[in-house]
Amino acid sequence: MAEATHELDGKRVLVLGLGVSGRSAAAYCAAHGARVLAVDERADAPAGDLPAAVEVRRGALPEVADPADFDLVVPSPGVPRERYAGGARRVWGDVELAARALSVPVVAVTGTNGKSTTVRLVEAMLRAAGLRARAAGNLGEPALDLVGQPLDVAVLEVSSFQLEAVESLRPRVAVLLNVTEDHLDRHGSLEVYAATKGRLFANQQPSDHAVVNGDDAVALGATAGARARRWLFRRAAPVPNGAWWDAGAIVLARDERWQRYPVDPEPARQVGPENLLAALLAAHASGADPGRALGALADFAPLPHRMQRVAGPGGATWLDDSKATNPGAAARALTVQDAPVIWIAGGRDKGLSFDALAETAAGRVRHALLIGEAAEKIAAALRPRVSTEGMASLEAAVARAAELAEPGDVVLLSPACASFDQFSGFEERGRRFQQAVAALPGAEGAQGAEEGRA
Ligand code: UMA
Repeated sequence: MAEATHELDGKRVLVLGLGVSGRSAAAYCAAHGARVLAVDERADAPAGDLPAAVEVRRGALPEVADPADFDLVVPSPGVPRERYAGGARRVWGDVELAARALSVPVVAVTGTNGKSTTVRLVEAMLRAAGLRARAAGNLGEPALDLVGQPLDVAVLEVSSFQLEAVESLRPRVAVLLNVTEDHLDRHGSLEVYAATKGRLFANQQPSDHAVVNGDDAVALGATAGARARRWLFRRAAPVPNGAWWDAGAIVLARDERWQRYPVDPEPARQVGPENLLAALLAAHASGADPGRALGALADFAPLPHRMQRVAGPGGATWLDDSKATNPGAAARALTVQDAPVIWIAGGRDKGLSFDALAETAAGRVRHALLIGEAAEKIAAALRPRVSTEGMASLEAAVARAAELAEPGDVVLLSPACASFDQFSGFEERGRRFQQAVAALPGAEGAQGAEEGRA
């Protein structure tokens, strides 16, 4: 019997961007019979190992290609809509292409902060419960890598950029962790940003599941019209269908019947208590037994630069949370500390307000060491309730923190800003922090930073 023709067969496809996502999409479309042109604005963008059938051009639209000449435009997440939307007949990002091809249920996670950790937790929990699961998407492995894999569940991290280019994506379980100010340069306003996150739920049906942060009014608003069965997670308040924390245990409620699951506080703090609730609900809604799913915590290694413990001197706890690139992420990091914090923050200001973060910092932060372009703006928000000091570099801030830290204190790098004023990215910023801490006199791990949990 002849194989059915693939929907891309013979189609003219324009792929925008030759990064991780664009190269994956171009190769996939070519492999399924499309005639592919891949375009990148950068003159030196490497085509990598693209198949020969993919034509590559470098330069800007519309000079190098007119989207109107193509059946399908596949934009990379980093390409804003206005670059192509005017003329494009159909727009599917790589997540949409993956969603169309995947034959297994999808758990999809979005939110401003905590996406990668939650996605990795869901993956680990599903595996602990005996299901074949694999994660991909915004966390770095392209979503299309999951297509054709022997899986029971596909777990996708989906960014707001990717959600601009989905059409039929219908997750069996969709998760919205939180919505706080970020990426406003791209989306224009918090309302548009939140509505873009809400697209994850648009195609869901009553037999699907929506896992939403019940303490986050913006997240609740963005999912108000969702048809899926709703599971709320809340820090400390009961819900009829969902999960919350109560005296060191997660309480999971289903149709007003509930069960307690005691959880070790340290891993919960490291992965983020709300991320853990969301992951457990997503795993449970995907068919995993909650008790077995929680077993995954025992050997779950936190992702690098997210509340990662670093061996340092002085009996203090040193934490690298370089991934906190917006105020909401830093607020979360401060909230889970139960000791006085010496806080290192600052970097490139993304035009966001630090006022709510200052509220969170007051009473928790003993001293703030501020670096980078945003130092003065953050200091102005913190004064007079938090004592502040401007620092010339991250290394100088680490040295000053070592002078100030008392046994039992937490020294926290959680910058609330982008890193690009001083570093190539949050990874380099985190590495430099870890190196500076390890080089301090008396640092336990003078040979280097610890991997994973201390
Ligand atoms: N480019 C153009 N025109 C443009 C913009 C970019 O030609 O207008 C070209 C660039 O020259 C470059 C390529 O596009 O060669 C880069 O494309 P990209 O920025 O979309 O990056 P990718 O390498 O394809 O990575 C993307 C995601 N990047 C972004 O969302 C900016 C990665 O998320 C994701 O891991 C990857 O796809 C696989 O899914 C990164 C990210 O920062 C980690 N995400 C944001 C976040 O987490 O906050 C949303």
